[in-house]
Amino acid sequence: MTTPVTIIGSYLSPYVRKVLVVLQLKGIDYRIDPIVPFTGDERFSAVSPIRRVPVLIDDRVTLSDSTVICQYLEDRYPSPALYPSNVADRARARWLEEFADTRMGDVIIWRLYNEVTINPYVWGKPTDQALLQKTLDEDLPQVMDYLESQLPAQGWIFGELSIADIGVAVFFRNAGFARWQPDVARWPKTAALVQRALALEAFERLKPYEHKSLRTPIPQQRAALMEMGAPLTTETFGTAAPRRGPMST
Ligand SMILES: N[C@@H](CCC(=O)N[C@@H](CS)C(=O)NCC(=O)O)C(=O)O
Repeated sequence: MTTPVTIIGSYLSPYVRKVLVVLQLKGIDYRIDPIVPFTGDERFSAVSPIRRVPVLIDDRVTLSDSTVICQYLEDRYPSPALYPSNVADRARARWLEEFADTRMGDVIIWRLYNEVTINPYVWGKPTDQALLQKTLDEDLPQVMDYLESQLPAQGWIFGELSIADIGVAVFFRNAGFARWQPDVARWPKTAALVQRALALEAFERLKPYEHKSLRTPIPQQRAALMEMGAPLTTETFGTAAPRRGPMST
């Protein structure tokens, strides 16, 4: 391919991170427009009808869902394979990715990360302490107990690294941004798998950009990332004023 793939979406989104890790593992060149979805302009609404990130644009398609994007990348660039070859394992890998996207997204992004970071810093809304406490005491342990029942003590979930390991691990970066780490004694298998995954070079190389995004006010993020040499697009779909998307509460 001559033209690099374009990815729209902030380095802080777990769904964007999933796609960037897959691109990296498959050796696919990309440029990123690291916008927070709330700041997307009208052209963003056209490429992402529910105003969510990530969006992938390449020479063939425009897609706006991380699962659909990763499956497309696997179909178009099959090597290295990131979905198990066994049909039942492949289905289970998709289920674990779906569990992560839906339930971990709900608990870790829409409650934990939202309450600790997005509400106060994007919308100027104070943290809902009761909701945060319930998330920490009930919802997160429930998610962790389920993962612990599904994950192996050693190695990757399906032998080789797959979309299931990646899809689960990406959410723990955001949990960490909200200052939550899994209890290793209570959930040893999950904690170990996440540690193994996040230590991969494909995850490691994103960390400086994540840290910079976390510490930089939204309007200055693009310039700050450019200064560090992030592989940015030349144009942006971002604007100054944030607004909620149609599915955002
Ligand atoms: N199912 C989607 C979820 C993407 C998603 O929820 N992204 C968040 C950022 S972490 C977003 O764009 N939120 C903005 C909104 O919902 O208005 C995917 O897998 O890509």
